[in-house]
Amino acid sequence: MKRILENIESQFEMFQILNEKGEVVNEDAMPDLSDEDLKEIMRRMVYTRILDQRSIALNRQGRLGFYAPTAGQEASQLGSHFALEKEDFILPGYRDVPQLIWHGLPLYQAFLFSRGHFHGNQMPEGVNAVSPQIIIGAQITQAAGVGLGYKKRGQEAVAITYTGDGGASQGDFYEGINFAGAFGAQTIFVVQNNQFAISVPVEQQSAARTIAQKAVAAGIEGIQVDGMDVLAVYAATKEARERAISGDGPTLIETMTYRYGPHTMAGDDPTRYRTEETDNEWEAKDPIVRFRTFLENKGLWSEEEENEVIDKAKEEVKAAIKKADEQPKQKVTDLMDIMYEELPAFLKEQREEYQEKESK
Ligand SMILES: Cc1ncc(C[n+]2csc(CCOP(=O)(O)OP(=O)(O)O)c2C)c(N)n1
Repeated sequence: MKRILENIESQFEMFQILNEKGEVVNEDAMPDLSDEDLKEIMRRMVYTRILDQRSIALNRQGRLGFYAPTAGQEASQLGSHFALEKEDFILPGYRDVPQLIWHGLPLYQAFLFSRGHFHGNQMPEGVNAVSPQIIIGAQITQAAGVGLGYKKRGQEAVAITYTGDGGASQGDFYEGINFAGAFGAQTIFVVQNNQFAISVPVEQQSAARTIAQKAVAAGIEGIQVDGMDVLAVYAATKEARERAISGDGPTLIETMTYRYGPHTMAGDDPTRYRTEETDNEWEAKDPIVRFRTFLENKGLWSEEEENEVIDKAKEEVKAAIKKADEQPKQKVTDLMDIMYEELPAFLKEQREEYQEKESK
């Protein structure tokens, strides 16, 4: 009898432009970026790696609160962000602070977010983003809504949301991509598949070989991209943005990546669920090393330039943490004033009580 069931998973091959040695393996897909753009992407990745190292150190000194390390994921985060415009709206997860910074969130506010200070959640005027979501997947349906809003207004902009492989195991993910597909929302869903949801490997979360193929069920475009290849991530996001704006619908981008560090700085020990061998395999794919080789071969990058970026990052971190330290302490009355335009009667009483305490 003729077999009628066919597996389509093999159609989702990983898209790559630069291989692990920094060689172009997909000339046709090479994005149209100027030399200056290429250098800017490198600067941002190097800066973010330093920011990550400094943030970890600050956390250990007790000077930062919640922090989710980013090293290893720079190409996924910054390659996708580089394809965006200022008017695009970002709905990030807790690990996606770098995209917010390059979208215009001042560094000292990112530090305040980390400390749980309300000012860290207040996006400055013109920074189209919400603060990082801690609840896994909760930003995904919202991103479908923002993308639909752009469509209804006829605006040339997209909503982009970031989650992890764990986020793609949540019901919100399926609802979000389905809704966006059904209504043609101008939304890009980026799943940074760093192989683990805390300690749970992606294989235990889903029987699907790729997360990208889940797009098929939602009737949207889906692609799996080498998330350690910044050019591939950029090219895929750029095309997804153009498609969304021209009415061709949303896109799901799965970036294959790895977080080098612990899940967060709150006591996670990755050696309990990852082997040194796997760590080494992924570190050999490092996005910065690979892109540096590519730029050096084109005569576009030098050690001095890299050192300049490193120094700048260190100085800016120092200034930003100082500025964060100088912010007025958060008060209970602040929380009430921010939440309500007009306080309900029962809180008015409490507010008076707290104001009296705070003024002492
Ligand atoms: C709704 C919900 N369930 C559980 C948690 C606890 N939690 C925090 S991070 C995390 C894993 C998320 O993994 P993934 O989406 O792959 O993102 P990654 O941390 O790897 O970037 C879990 C389960 C949470 N924050 N929200």
